[in-house]
Amino acid sequence: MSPLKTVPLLCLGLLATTGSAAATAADVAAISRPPAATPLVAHLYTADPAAHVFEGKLYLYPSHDIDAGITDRTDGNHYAMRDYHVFSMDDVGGPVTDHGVALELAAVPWASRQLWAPDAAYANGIYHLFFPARDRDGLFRIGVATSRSPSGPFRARPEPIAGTYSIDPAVYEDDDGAFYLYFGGIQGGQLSQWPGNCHDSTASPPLADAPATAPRVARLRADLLELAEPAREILILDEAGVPLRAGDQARRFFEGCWVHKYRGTYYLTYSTGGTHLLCYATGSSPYGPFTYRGMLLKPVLGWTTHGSIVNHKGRWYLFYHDTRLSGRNNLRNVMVAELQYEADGSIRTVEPPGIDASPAATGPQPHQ
Ligand code: FUB
Repeated sequence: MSPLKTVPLLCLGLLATTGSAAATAADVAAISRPPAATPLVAHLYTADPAAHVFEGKLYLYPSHDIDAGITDRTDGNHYAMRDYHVFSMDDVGGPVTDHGVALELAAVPWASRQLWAPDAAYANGIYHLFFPARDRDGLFRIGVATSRSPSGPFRARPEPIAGTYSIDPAVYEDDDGAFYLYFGGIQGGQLSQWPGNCHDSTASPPLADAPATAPRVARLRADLLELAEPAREILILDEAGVPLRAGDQARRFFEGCWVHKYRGTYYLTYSTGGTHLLCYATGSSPYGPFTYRGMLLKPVLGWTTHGSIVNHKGRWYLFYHDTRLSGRNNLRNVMVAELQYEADGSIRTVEPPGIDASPAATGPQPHQ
C-alpha cells in the first residue's frame, strides 16, 4: 500500500469559469453555481467517482486511470486500469487524502483486466467495494471486496457476484436498510449481450425505434455479497409513459447508473455515451419505472462522462470527471459541482467549466 498523501483542493467556485460562449440566455438561467475548474486529485488520473459519507467524512471511490500504451479503441480496451485508490476529505473544498492502493487487479482471483467504475457500501461493520472487471473469458462481471475500513485495503471474493454481468455497479441503501445493486453499460460494456440475464454473444443491440437496452437492478442479500433475487430491467420512460427508444441517443441510458433519494423521490442518473450527457429520471420505487426529467450535466472535456450525487453537511454535490489535466480520453480527473434542486424536484443543469477547450471530445468513441 502506498503511504497516505494529502493534496490541497481549491475551494468550490474560487476558480470558476463562465460556461460556453455560445450558451443562450435560457441556458444561462438553467445553470447552477458554476463548478470549480480545479480537479480534486492531480497526482494520479482518476475517474468515475462514487461518493459516500462514511464515519463523517466524504469518501471517493474512483477508477484509477493509467497510460497502458493503448491508443483509443472503440471497445474501451484503452481503459486498462489495474488498481483502485480511495480518497477522503472532511469538507468539499478542503484537502483530499489519498489512502493509497485499496485493491489491485492481481489480487482479484477471477479478473483478467480493466478495473472500471467502482462503488462502495457499508453494512454490518464491513465496507464493501463493488467493481467490474473482465473475467478470464473477456466478459465483464461485477465483484465485491471487503474491508473493516472505508479506505481499505479490500480483500476480493474469489468469484464475481453470481447473476451479475456488464459494468458500472452502483449500490443504493434505502431508508429501510435494503441495498440495491444497479449495473450495466451498453456497447463496450456488453449489456446488450445479456437478454434475460443469459449471455448471448450474438445478441444484437436494439434497432433505433425499439426500446433502448435497460440498466439492471437487483436487491442485495443482507451481507451484500450476493444478489437476493435475479436482476431485472429498469424502465426509463418518456413524458408520455413510453420507454425511451434506442435511437433517442440524447436521453437513453448508456452507462454509469447512480441512484439517490431527494424528498422521498428516487433519482436515477446515468450517462448517454456518445451524446456525452449525464441525465436524470425520477420514480417512486428503487426498481423504477423512472421518468426522464432532464439533463444533469452538459458535455465535459473528454468522451466519457460519469457521476455520483451525495449529500454532505446539508449540501448536495455532483462528483464527476473530465480530461482537463491530460487532454486524453482515458486519463481523466475527478471534479465536483454543487447541485441545486428546484421546488418541483428538478435539478438545475450543471455546465462544466472549460467546455470550449475540449480537444478530446471528438476523438474515437471508446465503447462502440
Ligand atoms: O472508466 C471506464 C468506463 O468509462 C466506465 O466504466 C464508464 O462509466 C466510463 O466512464
